Amino acid sequence: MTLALKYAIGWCIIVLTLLGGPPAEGQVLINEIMADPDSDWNGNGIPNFRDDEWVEVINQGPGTVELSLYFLRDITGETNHLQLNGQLEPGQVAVFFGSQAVEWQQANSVPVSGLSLNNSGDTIELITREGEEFVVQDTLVYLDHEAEDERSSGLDPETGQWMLFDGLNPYEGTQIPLGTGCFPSPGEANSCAPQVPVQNATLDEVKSLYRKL
Ligand SMILES: [Ca+2]
Ligand SMILES: [Ca+2]
Ligand SMILES: [Ca+2]
Ligand SMILES: [Ca+2]
Repeated sequence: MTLALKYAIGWCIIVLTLLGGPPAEGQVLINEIMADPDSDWNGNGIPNFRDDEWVEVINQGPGTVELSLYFLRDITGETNHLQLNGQLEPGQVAVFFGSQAVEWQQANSVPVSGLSLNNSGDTIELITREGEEFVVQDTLVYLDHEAEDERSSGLDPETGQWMLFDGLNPYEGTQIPLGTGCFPSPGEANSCAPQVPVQNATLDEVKSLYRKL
């Protein structure tokens, strides 16, 4: 290969990189969800079954991602529940609450249902829009026992498996994912490191570890 050809190929790669393109599939994933909140997770002082639901996403790709390219919906409807917003650096997570979905729905004149995370189990899709088409980037199916008071479930960063964060409402059944005693972590990397001894922790103490509102 001539030197000139090498330079030409190199410049092509640089130009293509700078131009960017649609988000790579699998770059942003659903990282953790709470479908059945029983307290005030969004920090507005009012516990609400709809507004305090939340979905956390993670950027597992190598580059910064523009989250406004992404939408959340559940499998039952054609209507998107929320357009995400903000930018996400590699490895970072972002959490979106039901109350944000309500605001987005009101602003866009679509049915107001929040994130609509069914407490008996549901399927959530993270999608992008390419022209008039919606492309599913990630799909999460969760079960009835994951959607119980104050339980979240999410990706285990060590194994890549889906796990239950039931430290606030222990699950002793045998369905997968099994109980772990780990705590929900909206807006923070998923972890099972002990934060506060369970027997001494109040709910507010546990939440204060994560909340940045
Ligand atoms: Ca719910
Ligand atoms: Ca609330
Ligand atoms: Ca349930
Ligand atoms: Ca988390």
